[in-house]
Amino acid sequence: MEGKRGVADLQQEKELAQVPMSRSSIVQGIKELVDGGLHAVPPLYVRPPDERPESSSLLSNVQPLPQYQIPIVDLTALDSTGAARVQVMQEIGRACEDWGFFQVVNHGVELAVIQQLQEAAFKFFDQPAQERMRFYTQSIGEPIMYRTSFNPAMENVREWRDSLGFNRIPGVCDGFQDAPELCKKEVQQYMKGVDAIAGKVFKAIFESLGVEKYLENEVQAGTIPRVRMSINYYPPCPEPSLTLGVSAHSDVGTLTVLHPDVVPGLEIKHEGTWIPVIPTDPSALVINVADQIEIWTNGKYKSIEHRVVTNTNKPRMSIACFYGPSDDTVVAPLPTLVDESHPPCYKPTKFEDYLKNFFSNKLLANRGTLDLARL
Ligand SMILES: O=C(O)CCC(=O)C(=O)O
Repeated sequence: MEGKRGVADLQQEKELAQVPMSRSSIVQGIKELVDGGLHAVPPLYVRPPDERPESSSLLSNVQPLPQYQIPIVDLTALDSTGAARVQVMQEIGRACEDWGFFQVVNHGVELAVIQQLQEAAFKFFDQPAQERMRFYTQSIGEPIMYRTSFNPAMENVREWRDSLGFNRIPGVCDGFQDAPELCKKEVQQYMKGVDAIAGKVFKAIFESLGVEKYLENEVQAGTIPRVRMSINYYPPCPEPSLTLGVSAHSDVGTLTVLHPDVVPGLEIKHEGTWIPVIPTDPSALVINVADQIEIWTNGKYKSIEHRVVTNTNKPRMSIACFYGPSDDTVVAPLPTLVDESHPPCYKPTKFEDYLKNFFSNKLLANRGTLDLARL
């Protein structure tokens, strides 16, 4: 959509381009710019050619071929015992090994709970800027975080998203308790449901490898309680071929549970190709293996690179819940997954160091954060 730029737009773009990006203290959200009437992507958001989405990525109504769809796992039997449970557990294991990403259905979180959170979050983003800015912070350790892009202080190019986030760090803070009234009940309700799913799936992942004996000590210590929820708001974009909602990265924690929205945007890199993730229904959730599981499993289960493309028509809202271990957890390949033919690929790394490295950078492509632990 190439439109005429008005004088005000040009002035705004000129001003934005002159903001000393790396050190600007006041960060204007992308929603503000779009609401002001944008006809072109401001220079600050234009990706270098090799990072731009391919034109095929932007045909959001195209259904990927069946061989290019992430596996769908029905979680119904995960609460049972016996053969049906074993089958689900094995399906999860296969999905983690072959794809690193899978959709889950019949997971126990009602569609109404998801929709209530989406509605409440849209209300948050629709408020006047000064209301949203009450929660604005660049620091990632705050209980409640309203942010734009990922880390503007370190980015040459910004990402086309604003976000509202909540941290629950046991013994440190619980942003869900202090959430803004207009979405407090909704975030708490949703989080309760997603916590239950994450706990079950996390256990199944380790059972599928026969390493559940490590769950209690090395792995489970602090693994499920720590979470960061990020409600990502991607406004429509006048030129989706020039920018990205989220640039390529892998997730740093243990696993991520995502509500991807029915508006497409998420893409994962599978066998060298960017593939769109198309949810099967409005309540489907997407789960992915993150870096710490890749390290524990010595690379057997992969933390896959993913990104978000934008579209011209509709705002998109995804809800990502990033789980992680406690800061002092030292993550290393589990002993039973290391032998002569599988030498360790990663060195023991304290999660606190891993996290600091991730958040003090821009998002790193090619699974670059894993370099910190790679041998
Ligand atoms: O919006 C999405 O689908 C994914 C978001 C994401 O990758 C992130 O927040 O790190």
